Amino acid sequence: MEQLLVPLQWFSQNILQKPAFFVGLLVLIGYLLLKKPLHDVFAGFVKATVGYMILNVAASGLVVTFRPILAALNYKFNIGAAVIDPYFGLAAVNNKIADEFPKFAGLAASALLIGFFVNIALVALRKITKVRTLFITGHIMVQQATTVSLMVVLLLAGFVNDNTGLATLLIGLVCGLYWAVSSNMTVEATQRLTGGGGFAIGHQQQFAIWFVDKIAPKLGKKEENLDNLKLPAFLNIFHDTVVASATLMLFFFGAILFVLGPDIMSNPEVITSGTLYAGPEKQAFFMYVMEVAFTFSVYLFILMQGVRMFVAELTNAFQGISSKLLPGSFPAVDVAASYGFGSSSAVLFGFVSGLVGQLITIILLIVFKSPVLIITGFVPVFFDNAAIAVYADKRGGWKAAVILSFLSGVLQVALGAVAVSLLGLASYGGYHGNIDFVIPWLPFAFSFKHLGIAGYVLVCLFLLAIPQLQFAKAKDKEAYYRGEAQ
Ligand code: ASC
Repeated sequence: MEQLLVPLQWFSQNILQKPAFFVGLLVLIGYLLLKKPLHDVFAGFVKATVGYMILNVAASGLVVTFRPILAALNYKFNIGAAVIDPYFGLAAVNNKIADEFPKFAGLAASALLIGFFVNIALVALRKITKVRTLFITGHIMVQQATTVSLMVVLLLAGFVNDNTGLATLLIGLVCGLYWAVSSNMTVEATQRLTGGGGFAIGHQQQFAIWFVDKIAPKLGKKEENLDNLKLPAFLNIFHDTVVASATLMLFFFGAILFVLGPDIMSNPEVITSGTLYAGPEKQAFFMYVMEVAFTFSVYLFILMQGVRMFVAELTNAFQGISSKLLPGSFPAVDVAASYGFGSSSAVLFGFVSGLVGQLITIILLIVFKSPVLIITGFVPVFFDNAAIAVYADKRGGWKAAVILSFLSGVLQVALGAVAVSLLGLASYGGYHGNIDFVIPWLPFAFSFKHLGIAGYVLVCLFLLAIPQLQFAKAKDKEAYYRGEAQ
């Protein structure tokens, strides 16, 4: 058993939890299976790995730059509350488990491996399970397995009864089912968006993407999409991503930064990451604000570059894997991979209307004296709502994009507050917050709480039934397996 565990742990720590290398390895294997010359195999490995690392630089740059602004808001208005952001959620859950359930600390890593193998098995048995997608976004799998650990350990405590092996199995199984099934739900929508790009989404908004793809056409016309929006001539400059994002951020964060003021922005105890304001002797505050706002466009630009690099390699190489190793499978990757395929302004529209939805709901929580207060976290408000707008715009134009990302912002905060109180995370300061971690995970958690192990079994059966329903609804069964939008 030991001998088996050591290489598995090594694989999990060095590859699975470092998605850049995992994607690189998949490309390497894919190209070898396609019998490409070795120098091409090497080049593909490098481009995919480096592309993913570029994406990581950009994603963490966005987070590091904008998180302190949220922290500063918290400081200035003295609102102590849970931040809805997967990194805050991760820390909060780990701290809670360490304090209250020390026996169960650190289960997530082994559960993650179990979940990954469950996903492989479901794809291998796809004729029966109807699952076509392999979830390969390791850093997301870590966050999700951690949040689900708390749901299992806390809400199924009576059944788990101090048995760590059983808990690991329960966490791994339900995570693996969710990874396989939720990413499988994004195949058609993503193929439609990307014109047969050959990948699916394995991130934190798969249920939302499925829903958006279905509902958006009812909310607006796809011809009236953001690219076709007839803007007055001077507004045409906003069809350029850099101009649009830089201007919007100048407006949005500019207003917020001016409210916060130079004193807070130069206080190293509040601004612990990103750019600290050096003070009026060194830089005018207005120029500082512009610099911070423009930094956003810099990272957005880098992000798209990295995504293009690795998606191009991965889609080619995965043909090797899907034809030889796991026939008919699609890789399910980071949601940022979808951004390059939509209208260039959809990402920003989604972010802004999601943020407005979140802020209005936060004000309502304050007005109605909710016992749990929520603070906007950057990752969900940006990455979820941007994706929702990209998919919605494709199917239902700008109206659908604005309505659905606004709605998502409202749900992230309102149901995030319910999740925080259900899981007792208020004093730990954070919750996962991504849209899938309110729907479907909040109802899942409630069913664990109220029905115990029966609730857990129901959740598993519900997940298993989804791809069956998708398949039953598909008119052309062969096209279902090829992942064609019908
Ligand atoms: C997340 C998360 C990130 C980002 C990144 C987007 O949910 O944890 O680091 O989104 O994956 O590219």
